[in-house]
Amino acid sequence: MSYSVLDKNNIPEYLRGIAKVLELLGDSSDLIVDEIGDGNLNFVFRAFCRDDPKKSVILKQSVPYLRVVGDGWPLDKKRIHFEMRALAIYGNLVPGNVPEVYHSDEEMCTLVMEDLRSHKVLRSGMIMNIKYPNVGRSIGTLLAKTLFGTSSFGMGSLDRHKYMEQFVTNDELCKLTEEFVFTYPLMVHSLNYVNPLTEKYANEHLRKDSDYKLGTLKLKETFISDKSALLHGDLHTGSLMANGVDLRVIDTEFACFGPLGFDVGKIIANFLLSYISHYQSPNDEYKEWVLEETFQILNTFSKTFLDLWDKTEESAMFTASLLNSEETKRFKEDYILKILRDSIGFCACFITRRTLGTAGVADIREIEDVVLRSKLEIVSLKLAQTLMSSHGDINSIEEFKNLVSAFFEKTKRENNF
Ligand code: ADP
Ligand code: SR1
Ligand code: MG
Repeated sequence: MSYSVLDKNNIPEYLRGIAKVLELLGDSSDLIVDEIGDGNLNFVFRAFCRDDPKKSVILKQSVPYLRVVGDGWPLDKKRIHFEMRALAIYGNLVPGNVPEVYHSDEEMCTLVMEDLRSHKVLRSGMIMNIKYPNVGRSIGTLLAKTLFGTSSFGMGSLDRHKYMEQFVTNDELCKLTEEFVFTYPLMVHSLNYVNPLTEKYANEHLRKDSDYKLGTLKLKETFISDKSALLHGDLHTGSLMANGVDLRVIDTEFACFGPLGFDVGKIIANFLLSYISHYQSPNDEYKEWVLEETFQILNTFSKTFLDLWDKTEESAMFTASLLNSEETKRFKEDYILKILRDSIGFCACFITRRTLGTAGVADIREIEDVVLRSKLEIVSLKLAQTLMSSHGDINSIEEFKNLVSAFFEKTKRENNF
């Protein structure tokens, strides 16, 4: 079937042509279709049986433009092919953490998958003060398994190159990241979001902070040149769905090979932005929970990554008895520290990007009181500057924790939160 854009009216007919869907939903039932997408790029629909709404599937289709901007911004619809490929790889590495894919159609640029009805987008849950038990552990484990499992420590060279080949042409989404994350927020740009109350700080402080800008550019160069592991590429709290029992990852279209600290830094940034969004709330318990889970992500990631490494003798990088145990220990410690430092640097870039760029986080961007929103935005930018200026000197997760805690204590006092 050659490509055409699907809508609520023609989706039932399209789905009835898919054997697996007929098996799941039955072939006689009337299908109701709702558009549920809230993302920036694509269209997502839920199709369910009129007489048994629990029987449902999700259909996602990419269109040849960037949804948030409209058809004036062309974007290759092949992006969903990378989402399919990454989901397949994640299906092997973290089988319990992805939705089941029932059908994928490269020509139509569609994915038909399990409806995670009992799950909620993690960002929405965190905005509503919902605590998800062990979410930090689950995220840390997911990061370690996907990043280690596609790194040159976790794979043989030939297999890894086959994986890499599958993602080298995800060029347009990599370019979006290069521009929207590492470039536009540092300048006055028509594609940025503008809160006039925040603009003065952005222009007179952050955008004049040469060390901050140079630090961001170094990390942009790392993103472009370092191909250490398969990244999710857009691992924010809107790409995770939770229900208190398990955690699922969705929306892998930005997948590409890149530096390990990128995915780690992105999710940490989103947790810290969630913490800031709750700043003025009297619910200290929830704020503490967010912060504890943030550090738990890093602790679990490091521990699990090292455990997986200890269990792997042969890989593209290592062969048994190449290094003695002291040398192995030193190599691993240096490498884990490098990931931590990169993660903190990337975290700064993502905080700034979500604060000044077009795609903000609902946690803060949807706060109606513009004065409060601006206060939180300026706190976010100051945190990004603190993290950027210190990331190269951090020596442990504990030091990162102390830095962040001291920053929040000081800022709360200064702002009377
Ligand atoms: P985009 O690529 O446009 O960012 P997403 O993949 O993030 O789209 O999906 C948009 C929204 O659709 C998600 O935030 C979530 O609410 C919903 N969604 C996506 N996949 C599923 C799924 N498998 N089950 C239930 N809801 C889903
Ligand atoms: C204009 S692109 C906006 C952003 O949406 C996605 O979620 C990615 O983060 C991308 O950078
Ligand atoms: Mg997306």
